[in-house]
Amino acid sequence: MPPRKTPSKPKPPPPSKNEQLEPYRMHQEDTVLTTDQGIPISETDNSLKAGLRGPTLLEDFHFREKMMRFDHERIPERAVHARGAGAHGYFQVYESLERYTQARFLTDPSLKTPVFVRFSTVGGSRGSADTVRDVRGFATKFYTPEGNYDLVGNNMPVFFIQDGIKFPDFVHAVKPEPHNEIPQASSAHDSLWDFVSLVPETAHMVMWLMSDRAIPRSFRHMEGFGVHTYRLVNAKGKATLVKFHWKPVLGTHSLVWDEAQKVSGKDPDFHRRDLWDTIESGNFPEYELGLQLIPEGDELKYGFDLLDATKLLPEELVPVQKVGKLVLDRNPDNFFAETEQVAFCVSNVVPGIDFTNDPLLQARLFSYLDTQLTRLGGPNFAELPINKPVCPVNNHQQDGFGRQSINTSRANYHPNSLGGGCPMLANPKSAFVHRQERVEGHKIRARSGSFADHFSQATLFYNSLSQPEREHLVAALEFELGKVEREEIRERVVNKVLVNIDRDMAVRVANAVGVAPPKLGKQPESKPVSKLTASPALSQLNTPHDSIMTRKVAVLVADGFAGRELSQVRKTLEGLGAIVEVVGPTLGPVASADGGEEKPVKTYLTASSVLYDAVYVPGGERSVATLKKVPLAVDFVREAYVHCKALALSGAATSMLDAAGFSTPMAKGLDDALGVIRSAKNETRGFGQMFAKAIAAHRHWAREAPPPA
Ligand code: HDE
Repeated sequence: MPPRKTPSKPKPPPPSKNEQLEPYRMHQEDTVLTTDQGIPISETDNSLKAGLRGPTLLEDFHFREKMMRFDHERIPERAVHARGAGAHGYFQVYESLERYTQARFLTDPSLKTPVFVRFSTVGGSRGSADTVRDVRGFATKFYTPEGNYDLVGNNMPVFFIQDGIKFPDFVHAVKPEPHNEIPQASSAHDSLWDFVSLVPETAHMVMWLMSDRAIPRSFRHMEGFGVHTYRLVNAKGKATLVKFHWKPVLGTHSLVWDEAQKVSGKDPDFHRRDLWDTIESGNFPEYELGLQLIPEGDELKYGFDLLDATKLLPEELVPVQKVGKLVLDRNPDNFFAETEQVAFCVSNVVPGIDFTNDPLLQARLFSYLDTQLTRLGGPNFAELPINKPVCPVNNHQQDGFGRQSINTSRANYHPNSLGGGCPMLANPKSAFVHRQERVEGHKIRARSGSFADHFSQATLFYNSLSQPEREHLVAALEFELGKVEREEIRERVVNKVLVNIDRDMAVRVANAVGVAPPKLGKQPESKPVSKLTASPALSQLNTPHDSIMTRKVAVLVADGFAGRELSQVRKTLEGLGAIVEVVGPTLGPVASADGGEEKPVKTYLTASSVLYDAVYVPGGERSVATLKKVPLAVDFVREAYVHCKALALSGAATSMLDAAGFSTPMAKGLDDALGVIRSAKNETRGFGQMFAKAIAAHRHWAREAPPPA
């Protein structure tokens, strides 16, 4: 029987993702304990035994069920991106993009599309620290009325390799080494750098990995990139090439390396906690979706191949148009059920978005669906509540481990007459139809010549960084290669990779890691990228630095601190959105010099400068005299200074800098030198405002040692 025509009766709007999840939530208030079969249980602390001191009986079904469930709690962690944190939210497009795409979530400005976002590190296992040097994943599942669309991106716009067939090699090289499973969540080891030294296409991404981008301040302060070139397709079938970007509203900011390493110990959950806390406090993280739109046919116009994922398209050549906003406004209820079980898949696309022939993308189209089978234990993972589309799902897929849906039709095949031909084929106008593309060629296992230049964009990135960012990158190379045991690998990285990017950088690294510097006269292989020698948009210093929203400020106090001053400064900072935490000797009340008191939320022992964006020590002779005697308190100021953070010191507290080992001359009234705001008297007008400005600048790099002449 021929399929019937698609029914035309209007469909009810899909439920919100939150509504859809509700029936699955277990609310356990006012309930009694039961087995999985619902049998009430009145004792769960003693197993059923033959006699008080006798063996446990097989008959104890409650014990066996409880233990069986516990024994099988773990599922395989993700092969990469195992460590992550997720949040719910929504996406809304500013204006219809129907000129470019038919995707509903990009054409209907009234639509708030629910999303679930998972941020991750790549190399570390599930329990590894958040602030390691690594790429960050930025994966977004849009639950659109036309099915799920997953934009599975990273916080860097390029990748290590050009063809997905090399992914297993790369991942083996970067993960802990196979013989001893060391080091955890670190690229500073022989096998990664061996790979880099032998595979020059890694050069550009390695520059990003060595840059400050690899140690973000938080998930809220990093950009996201789709990396590959995709296609948007409008209702008339016209395609436009596109590169996806996420731009964080708070700007792109990083930690410093020494700080990042210390945070790994002080608070391994630093980024996860930050995301959770800011959402709980109502400060919802926001990002704008940006598009670079390129006419089809221009794949090679810019001097490199847009199908090559080791290349970015400089914003100076094609501007990023901001087209919509992503807001993360709800924490998950259960980490495992949502963040762990969410299954992103690059091949989840909706009508209006299509792929290109990027060979890295093509491999990903296979890998994600495939890996979920093992990780989530069978083919029914799309039915897990977090993965379930909000629109209806109808097909003849059936059975398999963990099947939830109960198909009621006798007809489980297509075409059928028993089920009236249902589910019927959708109208091609609203269905996903792969865009027709003429493809012709010989079967060939080779790389296109248009992918051959591995260094020009690595140099472009290096040249685009500000001086302090460049210094950090060189220091990172010195650190990472300094950890490589085999000299020939260090030597190869310098002479086969780095010298082709920047000769002076290669010489500096060579000297630092004890290998022969490149021969005099050896010049980089790079050439300008479409006449550009730098792309200012790539420097984090050129992203917003105008807000102290959610920045964390520690206030160090002891008995006798200047209370009124603290209230005044706190009011200013909190008024601008900062989070102010008082840190004292104990959690008990601390008395101010003017008769008030403060209850610290942390102590010198439980807090640490590295967990804050800025430090403030109010005046008060007695308070400061005590603080100077406590090494942990002095360290607070010392580390904040070394990590280039904003510091505010007033009255007696101005001497804290000397106590920390940094004597700098001070002006009489209000003094702002290198982001250290000092006031000889207790709080003077403008002190709090000046401090806020210094915090908004993020870091004061001029405090760092100048580069060698
Ligand atoms: Fe992935 N990647 N990847 N990747 N990737 C996975 O999928 C893979 C690549 C990215 O929060 C895995 O479900 C191949 C680029 C993110 O759950 C796996 C290749 C980009 C996440 C996989 C790449 C990414 C993954 C592991 C090269 C940025 C975490 C578990 C051809 C555009 C998603 C899983 C989450 C996860 C394969 C390269 C981003 C093994 C084969 C490029 C954000 O399937």
